[in-house]
Amino acid sequence: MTFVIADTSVEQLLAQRVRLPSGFTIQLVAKDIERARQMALNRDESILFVSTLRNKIYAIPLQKTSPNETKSTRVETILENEPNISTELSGLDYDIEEDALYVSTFCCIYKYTNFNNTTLQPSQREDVYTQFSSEEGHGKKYLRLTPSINGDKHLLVPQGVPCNTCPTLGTSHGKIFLLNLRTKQLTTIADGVRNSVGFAYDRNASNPFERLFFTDNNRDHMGDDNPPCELNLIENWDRFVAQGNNINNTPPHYGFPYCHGDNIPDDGFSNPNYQCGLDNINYTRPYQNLPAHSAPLGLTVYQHPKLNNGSKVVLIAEHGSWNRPTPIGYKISMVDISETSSKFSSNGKYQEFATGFVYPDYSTYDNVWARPVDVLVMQDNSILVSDDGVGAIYRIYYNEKADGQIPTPETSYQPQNGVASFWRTATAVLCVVLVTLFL
Ligand SMILES: [Ca+2]
Repeated sequence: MTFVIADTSVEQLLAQRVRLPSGFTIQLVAKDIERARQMALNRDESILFVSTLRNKIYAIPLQKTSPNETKSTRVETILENEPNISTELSGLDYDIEEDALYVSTFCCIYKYTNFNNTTLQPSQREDVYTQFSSEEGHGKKYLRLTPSINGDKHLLVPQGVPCNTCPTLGTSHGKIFLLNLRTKQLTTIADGVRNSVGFAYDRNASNPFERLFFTDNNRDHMGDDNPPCELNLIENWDRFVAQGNNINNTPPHYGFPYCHGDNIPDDGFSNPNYQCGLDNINYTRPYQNLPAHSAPLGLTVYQHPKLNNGSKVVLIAEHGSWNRPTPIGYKISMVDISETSSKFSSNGKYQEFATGFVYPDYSTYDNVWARPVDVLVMQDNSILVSDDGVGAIYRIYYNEKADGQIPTPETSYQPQNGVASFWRTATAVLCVVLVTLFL
């Protein structure tokens, strides 16, 4: 779905629709970024790199325009129709130490360097890894660079399953890998994962390898409310590289395709090694169940003194459902990850952070106007949000002066040019033309 909204209405929609915890405000940073997806910043946060669903990578210069606001004056397409790259550009991350941009396609990962100061385009490309499956189903690869492990840089790379549901044992699918950027060796750190489109570790923790959180989008056609999507946890996630993949550190299995959520058997596949319905289930359950079909994508670890009593949370971009009769998701949710929080799903740990990316009548897809994809924390502790519905980047920040103010009540603002409205109008016009021709 792509939503066509008049430029002037984006800021109006943000102000009228989006609801945030008291004191937090949302602003438009950049627009006209068709199908904006994953984001990464350079060292001084003067350039934001954005991947898309349009086989393009954008570079967006950022500048502070007021004490609180950061905006872009232009959007540069830096990669498009790349020579000798046959599949779509999809994920990215930026190495601030080497000034290098890593970009993924279905099969491959490339490293770009030597950026032109004016056009912002890189002039050098290097093949980093070219051996991933070229399957396009759930084959897009969100990327995240890790801190050094044993002196080597690594990329976190997912390999989703090429199906709604299918067995993956003995295949390279349904996994999350660490790719050693020096040796090009792949290490599996998670198995039984259907389709992860986001990872986050705590960059400010004394040990960033203590906890890695990742989202998983669960299967379709088992009901509107089943199975849940998932926020999952891998603890001490450098241990697989540190010790090698031996019997003592087999990567944890997260259930797919046999068990979903907290103990829900699949309706088509079973395996005695990953049984559901037992008291002692033998796969790794979610850190937190998320609403079925909510499509959790990018996430980030976040901490702010005015949020969740100052305790750490994970913020999750819920892209929103596509085949559920009543839409669900289309928000940024948050999950408490403080030390006292349960390792497994519990009531009260999951809350809303940013809502309103749908119109008040939340019953049809006509009422959706935006779709959050990725979230990224800036050095000033504000949060960037990419949206592939409008094609825009937003920034959420805390404004002490706004704290305690009562939000403006929602008005009866109506969808203007949602894609469904467009097709309804186009169909009506076509009918009139046909009737005119044949009468
Ligand atoms: Ca699972």
